[in-house]
Amino acid sequence: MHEMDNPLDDPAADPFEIARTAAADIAHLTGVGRHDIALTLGSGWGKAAEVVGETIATIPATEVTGFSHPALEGHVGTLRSILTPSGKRILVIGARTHYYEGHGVRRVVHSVRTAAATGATVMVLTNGAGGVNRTYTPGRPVLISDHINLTADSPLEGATFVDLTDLYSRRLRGIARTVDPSLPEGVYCQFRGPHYETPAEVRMAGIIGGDIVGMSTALEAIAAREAGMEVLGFSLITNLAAGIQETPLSHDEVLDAGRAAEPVISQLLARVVEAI
Ligand code: 8IG
Repeated sequence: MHEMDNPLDDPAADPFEIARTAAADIAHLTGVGRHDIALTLGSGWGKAAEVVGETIATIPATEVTGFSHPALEGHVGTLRSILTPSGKRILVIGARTHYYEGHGVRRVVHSVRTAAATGATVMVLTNGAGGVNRTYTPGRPVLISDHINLTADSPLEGATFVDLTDLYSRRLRGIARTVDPSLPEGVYCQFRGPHYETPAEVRMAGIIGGDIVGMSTALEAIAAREAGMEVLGFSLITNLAAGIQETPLSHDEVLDAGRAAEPVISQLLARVVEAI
């Protein structure tokens, strides 16, 4: 497929300025000038947007500066402006660019920087992921308490030293647990992908302190913190990681588990967003 020119691919360009342009595009295309909370919907979480509130506008991500075409089925390439019952403005990002697509980390975190430029002060990141922790079962949502970034990359450029001590906000996790006290917490390991892990890599992830393995979120969370946002993260365990489950991993299995869990996690997300 022919790749369109993307301004983020110019090394001399300022990614924050491109994010401000993207935020102006969103304001223009949705008619909503500012958003309070941004919500990235990963595998399995796609239906949540309908439950969070009233959709004011839906726009193709490709009409917004710097956004790429989605690479994957189950990832909706749209941006939506939602109004919640209590009057919060939510920017729903259904167009995640993954690190494994190979377009560089600027493109991966562009949606996060754009969300910050729309005014959002909270970034909610969701994903579908593999469970390493043996107490997890497919279909279970897990609150991300911390991450281990195994990409050996960073969205920060130059000598930008950002503190990540409370990256996945204790305050926001507390709010999530008031909505669902049974929510377990876990440490998310971001692997590069797109292959799933070997059983040995999954054992390693467990030994170094990981509970969840996935291919997104950590780099986005870092960029969100750099932009001054508070971060909340959820993983939907769609499969047990390789070697934890006996059968080979398949993308169909991932999609099935997502569909089955959809009503429950959509309600969860709607209630958490309204409680923030
Ligand atoms: I869904 O088992 C989903 N995404 N790295 N490993 C990794 N990413 C995933 C997995 C998994 N399941």
